[in-house]
Amino acid sequence: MPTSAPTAKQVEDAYALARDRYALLGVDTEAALSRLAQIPISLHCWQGDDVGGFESPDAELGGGLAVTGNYPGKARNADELRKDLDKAYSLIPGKHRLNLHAIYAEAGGQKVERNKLRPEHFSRWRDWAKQNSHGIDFNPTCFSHPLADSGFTLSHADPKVRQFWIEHCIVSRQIGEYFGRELGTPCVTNIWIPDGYKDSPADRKAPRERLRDALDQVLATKIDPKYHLDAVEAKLFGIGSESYVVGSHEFYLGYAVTRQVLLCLDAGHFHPTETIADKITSALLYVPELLLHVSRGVRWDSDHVVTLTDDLQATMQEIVRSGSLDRVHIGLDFFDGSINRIGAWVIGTRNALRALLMALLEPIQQLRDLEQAEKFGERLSLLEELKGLPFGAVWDYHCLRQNVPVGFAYTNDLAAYEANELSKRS
Ligand code: RNT
Ligand code: ZN
Repeated sequence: MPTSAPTAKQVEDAYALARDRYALLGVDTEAALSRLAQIPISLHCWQGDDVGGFESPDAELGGGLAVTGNYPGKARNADELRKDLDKAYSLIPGKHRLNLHAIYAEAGGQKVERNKLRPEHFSRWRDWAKQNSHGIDFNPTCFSHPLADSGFTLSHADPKVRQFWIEHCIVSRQIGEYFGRELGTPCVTNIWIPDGYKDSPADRKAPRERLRDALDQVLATKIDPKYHLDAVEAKLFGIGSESYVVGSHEFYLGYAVTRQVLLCLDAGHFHPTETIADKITSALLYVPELLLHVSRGVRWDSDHVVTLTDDLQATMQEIVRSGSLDRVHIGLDFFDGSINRIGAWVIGTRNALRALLMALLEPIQQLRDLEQAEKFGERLSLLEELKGLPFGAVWDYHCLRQNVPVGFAYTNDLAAYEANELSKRS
């Protein structure tokens, strides 16, 4: 059953009312929308094929990552993945980036070991990105590999295994620099490793010392931040690393501060009641910039599709209220194989943008003034009233102006794509 979208007139009329309503609070909706249009979200390529990559058709997902669901039509090669991404971008307002993992290399059917990957194995991604004005971010893939089967990579006790992963991370930074130079926008290369123990270790210290030293080797060559930025991602626990993760939050916070690299905060990587929102202004006092992995944990780091939760809104509010939009790189990190995978990208990205818009529509000065005057009851009243303001009309207008479907109507496009494309993939 196709859903009909509101007419342009309906959207414009509703927007005009909303604009005036926000103006009463001193909020300029036009300014909010032009700011929103400039914020790139880095879509994670791995939602399109359940974190499989293209090294081999029967690659098994490792590192404690799990994707459930077998919705038909997942991308089987890079051309299909790019086609699916094109579809997703066409349903999301604005210009956005792509976050690529090393296992998405295209080596023309050759088997290239991960420590031997070169920029040329990513030239087709570069061509596509250039044609479509997408910036690219990058990730070494330190999982789904025989040398990661023990559960240890950069902190492995065996220097030979460690060396392999050090080399993989070094070539990944070179590939990141290549993307940055070629595309004229810095590539954020994010290092996440799965290293840890299922059960309580006798030695928590030595792997951390090895990880620190391995990272220092990886980062030894400085790269111009005009082209490339390094990020490190912490985690509390994973499947198979429930008792101990080498790269914990404290480990990486200390590492990022002392080495002045970016800290990556993944919304699913903390205790279930802990949110990343309150970490932003603390971390930004001491690290140059942040990378976010916007995700949604349900009971655990389950990487559910991002919905418009209080958590997400609090995170975007913190970035906007603290004036940190230029120092926070927003990436997504979830994987759901149980629904249309392109729909998952579209839902998650549109929600990240909607939360940003809600934050941009706050009467921040008025809230601050109330706070300064110790009018905490009024501060609470205003925050609660804001929740009922017609932000949806502003969002719809943004979609209309950016030439993407308004509201639920994008599901018609997804259904057509499923019929014409996804259903033809075996
Ligand atoms: C794993 C981390 C990491 C991965 C991606 C695929 O817990 O969140 O960011 O999800 O590298
Ligand atoms: Zn992550």
